[in-house]
Amino acid sequence: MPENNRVTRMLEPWRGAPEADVDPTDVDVHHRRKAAAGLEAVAVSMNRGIGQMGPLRTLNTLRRLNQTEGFDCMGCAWPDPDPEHRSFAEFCENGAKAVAEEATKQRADPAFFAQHSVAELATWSDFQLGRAGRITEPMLLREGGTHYEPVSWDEAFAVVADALRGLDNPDEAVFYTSGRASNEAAFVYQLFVRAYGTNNLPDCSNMCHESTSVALAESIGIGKGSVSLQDIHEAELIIIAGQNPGTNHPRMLSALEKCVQGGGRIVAVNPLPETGLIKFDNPQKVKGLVGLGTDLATEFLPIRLGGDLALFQALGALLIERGAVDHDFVDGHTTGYESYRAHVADLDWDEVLKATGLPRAQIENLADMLAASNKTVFCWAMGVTQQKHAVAAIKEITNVALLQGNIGKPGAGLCPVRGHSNVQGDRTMGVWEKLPAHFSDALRQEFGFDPPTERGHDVVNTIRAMQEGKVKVLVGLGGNFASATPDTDAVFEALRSVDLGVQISTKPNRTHVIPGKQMLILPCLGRTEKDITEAGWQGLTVEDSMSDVHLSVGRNEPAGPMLHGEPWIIAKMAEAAIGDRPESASIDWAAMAQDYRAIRRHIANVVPGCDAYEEKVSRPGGFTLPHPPRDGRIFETPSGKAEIAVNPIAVLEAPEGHLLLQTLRSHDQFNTTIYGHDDRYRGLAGGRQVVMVHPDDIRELGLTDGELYDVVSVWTDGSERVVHGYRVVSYPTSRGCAAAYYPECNVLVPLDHTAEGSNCPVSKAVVVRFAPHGSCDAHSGSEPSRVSSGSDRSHRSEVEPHHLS
Ligand SMILES: Nc1nc2c(c(=O)[nH]1)N[C@H]1C(S)=C(S)[C@@H](COP(=O)(O)OP(=O)(O)OC[C@H]3O[C@@H](n4cnc5c(=O)[nH]c(N)nc54)[C@H](O)[C@@H]3O)O[C@H]1N2
Ligand SMILES: Nc1nc2c(c(=O)[nH]1)N[C@H]1C(S)=C(S)[C@@H](COP(=O)(O)OP(=O)(O)OC[C@H]3O[C@@H](n4cnc5c(=O)[nH]c(N)nc54)[C@H](O)[C@@H]3O)O[C@H]1N2
Ligand code: SF4
Ligand SMILES: [Mo]
Repeated sequence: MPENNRVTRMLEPWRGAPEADVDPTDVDVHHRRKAAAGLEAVAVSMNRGIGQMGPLRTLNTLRRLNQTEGFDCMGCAWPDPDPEHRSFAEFCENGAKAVAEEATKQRADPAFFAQHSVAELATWSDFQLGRAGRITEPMLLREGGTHYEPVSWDEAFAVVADALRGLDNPDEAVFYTSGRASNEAAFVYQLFVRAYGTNNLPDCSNMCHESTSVALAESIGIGKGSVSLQDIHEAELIIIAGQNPGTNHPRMLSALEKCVQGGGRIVAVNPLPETGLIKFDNPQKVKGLVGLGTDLATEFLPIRLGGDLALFQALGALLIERGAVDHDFVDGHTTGYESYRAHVADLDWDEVLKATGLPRAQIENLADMLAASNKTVFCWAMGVTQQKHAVAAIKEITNVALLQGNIGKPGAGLCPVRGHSNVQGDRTMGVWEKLPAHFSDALRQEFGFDPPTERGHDVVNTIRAMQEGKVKVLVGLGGNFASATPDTDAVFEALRSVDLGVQISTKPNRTHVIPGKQMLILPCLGRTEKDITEAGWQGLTVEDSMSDVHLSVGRNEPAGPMLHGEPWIIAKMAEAAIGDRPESASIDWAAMAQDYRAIRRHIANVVPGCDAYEEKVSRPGGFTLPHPPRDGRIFETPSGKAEIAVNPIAVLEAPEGHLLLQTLRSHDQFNTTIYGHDDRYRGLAGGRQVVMVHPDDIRELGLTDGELYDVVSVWTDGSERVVHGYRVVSYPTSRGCAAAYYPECNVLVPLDHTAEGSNCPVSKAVVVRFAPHGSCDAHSGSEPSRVSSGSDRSHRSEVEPHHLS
């Protein structure tokens, strides 16, 4: 399909199922892009904006994005520069897309829901559902109903209250959170849930950086990264493992560019040569507009999936061998060095080379670079966290940092790059299925009730509990539980078992169309919009990946007159459900719904590091939360020191005839929200049903480049999961590895395939084989649109050869 057609159609308003004629298997293969961003990124931002918001709204909205007086980008969690270093356009292409998605003029109003039954909407793709636009009124799908019907807020809250009051045990309700919720929303939410009597607070972190939180808490005493933006600028060396910043944290490239211009070097560790890591055309500078970008990564280590644990252990061994250990730091601030040294002295290089797929010389070279660097930053994201041995791998990254004292000094540190814009803040505010004792005590003191002590369900255990019929009510503060979770078929079946689903959402998504007995949608304001309550214009606060907390104020007119902010919705829901219970005796839900400053006063009293919260967030640029290792090399572990941990090396191998498959993001999506069908930097366009495979593996497995296959995942218990009609394209990924898109391929991730120690689904290493398309009728239960058997129309015969550099 010619590019122009697609773009034009995207700009057209529509009322039926949009783009119903897109064949997701009809993928164009172009050349991979050599540089990220540049003029094209500016053009795409403006196009998307104007297409969804119109020209005036686009200009007015984008100019407030990430400005001190404006709203925080709802895209990723990358921090903003200091107020004095912000440019006029402090955003990226994908931030602009996220904004356009929220500030769209399309409306999924009651007329829309009257026109399309839930059964019909269930056949729409994620892309089509998102295009429906903003939900404007509370909508209820009654038991036995075919369509969502509008209800008043009072009726909506009464439905939730009745359901929650009717449960035998508060643990029969589960309250999910996605990382876009503000600190205020998150704080009131966890307060409500705990006052109601459960710690069932799973969140998207459980599927994201949970492995990081677990590993860092054990190693350095706090589950957060230790660097600031300034450290990135000043580093001599930055290692980026398992992350694709060009797509997922685009403004990180500006920070990396600064580092390179100051003489720093960047190393990418990734099975894929991701465009943004290789070269960057800064769209905010003239030379970026004319395509004279900066070369970023000087070294690229094409690692095998799951190989990071072995790589970093080998690096640690080589640093010791080279005498490149900061003994003052190690003696003064760490424990475990001697056992670690003994362990890595016996390093089995055969295993390292098998696990990483890298030549030894390349690992030695990186060790030399580390040894030569006085200031190293270690960045990582989903390629590292969503692995079976992720917790151990992150401890190995930490070990390497600790050996050289690369923590708590300028230009150095640990930098897990968070996903959702406020995912870190939600945890800080207490959204966690584990309730720490100090937080529990603070809640008791502030609100006078005894919080539950039992650990709640994380995401995977929520699904298991649903399967056992133990979840009656599932509430979602944002997010898209149905699409984001692994093992789609099992999840859909599980979701259908609940009595009541409640989703606080901005736009329709898969979760709304996989209902249990009853399903309620509570529509909320987004970050771009004015939130005006009886007490006036409300601001919200958020925390980025580097622990900076600041205010965000929306200024656009709300998408509809009935919409309210998330804190209002949650506080009202709480009032209706438990307002008359003894636990609420000292909680003024109404005051918090009316004036978010009341919530911030409680945050100041309960959340560590948040004293004088109102005053501190009101400063331009806000404030930075304390981080003891960063601030003073203080490690709040049981030993009072940073722990250098010993881990056995794991080698992931797929059986003969199989590959390891990772599921990842394209350049045109935000998690389960699909903006479009192209993956520009990877040179793939027009469809998402593709699997990227190394050309030698294509040959060895007897596959044909450009053909459609059914992809079958095989799990240790003998069970198989299938997606149908995926086009194999030759792509420079590591040998033995393949890549396909999330969320479509979540079907293939077995529920029990989780990381040791964090229970994070292993979305980045699933064992798969390929079967001729159509040979697997093993029904994969999912909605037809999710796993559509690739249509037989337009079988492209002339797929261009894919170039490998
Ligand atoms: N535009 C946009 N921005 C986003 C998001 C989005 O969907 N769209 N999502 C947000 C969220 S919630 C998150 S968590 C982040 C995600 O940000 P990323 O972690 O960058 O997301 P993924 O697309 O999952 O990419 C994983 C990267 O790790 C590599 N990788 C996979 N397995 C391995 C491995 O075993 N070892 C190594 N070294 N590398 C590996 C992959 O090739 C890929 O480059 O982005 C956030 N920002
Ligand atoms: N196979 C596989 N699975 C994965 C991953 C992977 O890489 N591979 N990544 C995992 C990761 S890192 C994450 S973080 C999760 C993401 O899981 P989720 O956070 O659950 O999913 P999202 O797609 O980010 O949620 C999008 C929905 O949020 C709602 N929304 C958008 N803005 C707002 C708002 O302002 N307020 C409210 N209330 N709702 C809003 C919209 O209705 C939208 O449909 O998925 C995980 N699942
Ligand atoms: S880098 Fe992330 S937070 Fe910054 S503008 Fe882009 S999407 Fe938004
Ligand atoms: Mo994430």
